[in-house]
Amino acid sequence: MTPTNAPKRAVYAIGFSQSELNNGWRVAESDSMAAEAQKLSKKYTYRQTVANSDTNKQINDVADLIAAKVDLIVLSPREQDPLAAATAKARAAGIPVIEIDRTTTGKAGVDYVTAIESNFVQQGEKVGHWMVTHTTGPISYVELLGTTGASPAILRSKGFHSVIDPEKRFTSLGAQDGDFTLAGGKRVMTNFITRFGPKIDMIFAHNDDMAVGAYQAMKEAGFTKHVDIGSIDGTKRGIQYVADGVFSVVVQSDPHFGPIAFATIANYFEGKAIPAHITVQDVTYTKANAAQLVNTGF
Ligand code: GYE
Repeated sequence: MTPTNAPKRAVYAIGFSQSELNNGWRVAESDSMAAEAQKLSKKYTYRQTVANSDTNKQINDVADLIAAKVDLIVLSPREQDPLAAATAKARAAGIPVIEIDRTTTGKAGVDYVTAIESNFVQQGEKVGHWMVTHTTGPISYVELLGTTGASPAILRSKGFHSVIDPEKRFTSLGAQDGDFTLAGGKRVMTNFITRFGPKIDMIFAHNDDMAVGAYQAMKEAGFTKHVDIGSIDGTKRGIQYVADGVFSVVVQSDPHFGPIAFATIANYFEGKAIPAHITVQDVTYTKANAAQLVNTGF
């Protein structure tokens, strides 16, 4: 879209609605946003709200930012459906919304300015592809799902299954929501171990923190069998685990949105055309490159 009627001000008020700060990824993202805002503090005032994993709180947080008459809202929606109405309210109040790292249902470039995010389907496909090409024989697996209703959880699953499901040697034992947290991953994996024990050959976790939780659950259960673990994010610990052979593959989901978000905000207020989708480029960590790339993690 090309912004029309963008206000001209010496200093713009920006509000960032963050869903939660209960995993390493979200902390890295918030730090990146705050650091960039600080760098550009002559041009922007910046405030962040944190919804503490409560979708209703996030709806209220967006309402508060609208009431405070910020000039632009950056939104990372915990769930894609419930936050669509909040986005529409901002739009109705004449406040542009830029969605980063997750999106609401609706159309980027129409219902909100732009979606700045990774290609989540491709992330899931990459994990699936690694598993297909690096394993042989029958494989039974469990899936640790991200937050129910969150766009990355939905799309990572979709990408993964588009690769795995046609391969008849793979059997799903179960899939459960671990809410993208270490504790959630550990809880779900403990349950899977009780139910399936050594039948489990492979784990697909929608993020590194859940994969780490799953690994801890396996260690505590005295699980000694080698299990292929694939996950997404690229935490330092996740990449180190790939280098050490604990995890098989980690696909990056870069959380450093500060520079790209504020560059897009600047373009918006300058009236420049903004693409509906801005795609973050991610690398894949495997045994071949992980040791050299640990420091690209967060
Ligand atoms: O993978 C996960 C976080 O929306 C891309 O959300 C993000 C995901 C990320 O909680 O760790």
